[in-house]
Amino acid sequence: MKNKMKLLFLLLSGSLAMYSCDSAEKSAEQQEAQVEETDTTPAVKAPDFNADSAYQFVAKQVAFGPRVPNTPPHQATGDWIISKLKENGADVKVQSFQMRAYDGTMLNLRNIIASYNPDAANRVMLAAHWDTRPYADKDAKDPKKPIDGANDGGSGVGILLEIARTINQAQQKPDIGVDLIFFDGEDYGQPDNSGLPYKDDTWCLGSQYWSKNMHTPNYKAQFGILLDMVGAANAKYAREGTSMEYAKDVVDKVWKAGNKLGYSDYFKYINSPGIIDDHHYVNTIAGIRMIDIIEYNLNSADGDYFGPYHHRHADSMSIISKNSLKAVGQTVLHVVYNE
Ligand code: AHN
Ligand code: ZN
Repeated sequence: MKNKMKLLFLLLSGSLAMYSCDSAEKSAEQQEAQVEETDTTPAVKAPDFNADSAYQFVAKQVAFGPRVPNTPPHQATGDWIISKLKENGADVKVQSFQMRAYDGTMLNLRNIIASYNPDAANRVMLAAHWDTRPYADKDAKDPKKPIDGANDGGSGVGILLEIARTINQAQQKPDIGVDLIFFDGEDYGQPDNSGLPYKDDTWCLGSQYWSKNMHTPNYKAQFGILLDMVGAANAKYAREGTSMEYAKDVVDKVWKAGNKLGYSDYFKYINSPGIIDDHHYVNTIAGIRMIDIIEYNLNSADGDYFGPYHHRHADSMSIISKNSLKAVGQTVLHVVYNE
């Protein structure tokens, strides 16, 4: 899989470089056309997404400590997420399971599923991972210590919890059913320098488990949106390759909403190579079409796909921006309320 990713990078980076000027021009036109098109049909107004509250939810997770499986902060954070969701009127299901990590460690994991309007046939699934990486393996300093994961893990969960609070408080509820899925064990994947032979499928353990054991038999959703690293200041979201391959229409819908709402600095009409994240397993195993909103590093000097904080100690509250949380949270709420 890693080789596949590298190959994709090579193939796509060449072609991207070649038509980047052209595509930048086109994207502006494209954006305008799409905004006009949407404006002819009045959108259902979604409630306001409160970024201050979402920020507090991120800070709270970080305050528990790194959410590394088999540790007390991980247990406590999972319990807290469950209680918040119940407090906000969701129908909550918890999947507890064990899975072996790449290094042989048996991990005690929990996927948490919170449903609104559980009987509706028409559903949208929103997801994020709530565990954090056990090490800062890309950091020169203290690479063996766990990271705060304010953005990598914390931001997506913060937005989902705020969406739960918003739906619960709102007079007007979405017409559709909404499932918020908090995947565990996403970030325990094999490090590049582990010294062990490369193994496939060591990341995204919770979504792999869920995709093979869905929380309700024959679960179906119209589509899904995964939030991963959605809180860093000045984040850019590109149209990620796996999302485009399986659910281009959903990417179009979400990007159109983001641009219409004024978040064109975030939702860029740029393509980025496909990656393996939780949505990969949801698409390929569960057969539910899911996109990933994930920060893409447009200015990467070393060719790293992700931001400079990724799997480093810099992934702390100091990089989290309320504006970024707002851009994604409001956009996703808008999509949910217009289904
Ligand atoms: C890979 O690096 C193969 N996928 C990225 C998944 C990830 C890690 N998201 C956050 N941390
Ligand atoms: Zn990570």
